Amino acid sequence: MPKRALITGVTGQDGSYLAELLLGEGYEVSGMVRRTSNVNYERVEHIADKIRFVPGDLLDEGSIVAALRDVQPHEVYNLAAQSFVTTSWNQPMFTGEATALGVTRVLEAVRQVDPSIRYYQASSSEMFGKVREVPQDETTPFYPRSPYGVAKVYGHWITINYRESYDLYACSGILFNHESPRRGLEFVTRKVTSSVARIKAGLDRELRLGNLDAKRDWGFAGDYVRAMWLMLQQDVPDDFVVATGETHSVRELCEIAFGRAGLDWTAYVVVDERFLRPAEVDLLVGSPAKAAEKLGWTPTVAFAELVEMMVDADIERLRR
Ligand code: NAP
Ligand code: G4F
Repeated sequence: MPKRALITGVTGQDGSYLAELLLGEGYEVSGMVRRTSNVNYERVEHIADKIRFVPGDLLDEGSIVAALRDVQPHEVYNLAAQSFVTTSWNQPMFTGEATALGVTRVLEAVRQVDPSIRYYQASSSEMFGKVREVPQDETTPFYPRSPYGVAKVYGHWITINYRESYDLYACSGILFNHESPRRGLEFVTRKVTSSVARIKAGLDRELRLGNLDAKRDWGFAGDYVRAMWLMLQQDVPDDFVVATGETHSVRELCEIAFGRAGLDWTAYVVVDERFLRPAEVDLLVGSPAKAAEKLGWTPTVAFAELVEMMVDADIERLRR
């Protein structure tokens, strides 16, 4: 009998790659989708006939219980969230409801419907915020710097609490930034690569950005969803950092992205205060040692390769 998985956030970047991976592993894949005024299944369009979509919202406990009763999954991947850090300052309550309390709603539904379900929580390196050590690993203390980061810390600890209180197989993956051609346009990597394509095509003349000095540990989303799946295939549930172990600045990102299109980034990038954050996370770099040792996981796409892949995809998208 094939295993059944339910993915919340299936319409997002990670949801689409995870759905592909699980289908390839022979799973029956269901995706929880919320009601929106426009259908936005673009990232899963190519596999939509293989996914069962079930209605549900992180803000509505009853809908999550109904989705679990309907699908009867062996594994739940909770990827849904208000995931954009900047928005979390504009909508802190909503971010708390979805990104923090939403986790408890899913865990509570798992506990009530079938406590044997294996659960994955999408935790974040944003929890490290003003970092206490370099590199960050599973034992590094948290110091979140945004309502989003604070909400993720809650989601992380409630996952551990449900594991320890109710003996659930619940894992928290502390994932560092991961990107792809399917990344949302508001995140800095995709903002840069889509802008490079537009400038190259003569549609734009400049790119306005915030803090060019911020450093991130950027990997490829396709690699990172494999780590999520591996976490749920172990004998005992545990928490893992997933990262490349390398860090790069937004400035380096610009240099590689514009360079790929034969452009000099300094001629186009303008620093605009509107994109600075009330509190910044200056530097993230993770240690993937535990994931390598216990999951056998290693990243396959290097930073420059990732940026070039995204630029090429955006140029091709515009051409089409
Ligand atoms: P994303 O592209 O922004 O996708 C977020 C998903 O959550 C979308 O499918 C969205 O649905 C859904 N969603 C939002 N609010 C919801 C609600 N109230 N009820 C049900 N669904 C809701 O995010 P991502 O990059 O794939 O990230 C996946 C998860 O990993 C998120 O929890 C994120 O915080 C976390 N994370 C991401 C990274 C990263 O670098 N990508 C790193 C660490 C952790 P709609 O399509 O309807 O908006
Ligand atoms: O691409 P970003 O918006 O990603 P951020 O804030 O690191 O969050 C992402 O990664 C987290 C994992 O660490 C996830 F949990 C979260 O859901 C999300 O996927 O910004 C990256 C850096 C920041 O330091 C920001 O200040 O880029 C800097 N930046 C500079 N100019 C900009 C811009 N970011 C954005 N979005 N837009 C700019 O114009």
